[in-house]
Amino acid sequence: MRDVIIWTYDWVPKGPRGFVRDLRLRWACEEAGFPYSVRTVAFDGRETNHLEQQPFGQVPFLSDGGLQIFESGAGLMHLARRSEKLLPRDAEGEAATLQWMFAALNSIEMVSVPWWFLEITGAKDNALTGWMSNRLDQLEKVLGEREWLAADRFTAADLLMTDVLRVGKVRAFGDRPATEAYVTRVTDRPAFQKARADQMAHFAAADETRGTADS
Ligand SMILES: N[C@@H](CCC(=O)N[C@@H](CS)C(=O)NCC(=O)O)C(=O)O
Repeated sequence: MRDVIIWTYDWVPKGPRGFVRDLRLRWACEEAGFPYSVRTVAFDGRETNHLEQQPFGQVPFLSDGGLQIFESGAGLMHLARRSEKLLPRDAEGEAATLQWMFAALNSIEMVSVPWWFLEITGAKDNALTGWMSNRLDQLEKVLGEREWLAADRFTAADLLMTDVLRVGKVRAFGDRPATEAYVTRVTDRPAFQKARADQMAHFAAADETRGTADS
């Protein structure tokens, strides 16, 4: 099988390391046992330097043979469709997995990212707190009743949901034991640990060539 190529930045400041969304694709490849390599676009000038590959100047994007795909969710779905480990083959399991992948992005991350942004920029009253709290409480109820989101086993839905939930401020917001146990369980997976360590090493190595270990 040909190598998938995961594209990320050549360097990022320390803050986002371990959370840059190329990790979703690295993690999926690790879970599926797909060979992959990582290539980079420059962080400096990102607003304009790779718009043909990612129209918003962001990462990640994925190359697979002649295909090029941006949006981490689309890249993950592409990989998941090639691995039964990530996406069950039976219609029910597949539908449940896709449904929860979209829920991770469009019902949880859709709230959590703007909420997080208001938190880190020091908004006095974060107007999204009620909405955020409600969504996480609803998810807590679901996770209190089952170990995995779909198909009674780990799928790409758990990968994506966990990646959304593991963000420090999101994880520390409120007391939701089932969600915390879920995030711990899923991030304990060797494939996640390897993907995260590899991303950290990638950006640490870039400090050397960039000649700075700042910010
Ligand atoms: N919806 C996009 C979001 C991508 C995204 O936010 N990427 C971040 C890194 S994790 C980025 O490139 N940030 C730099 C920027 O927006 O300038 C996806 O899931 O791929």
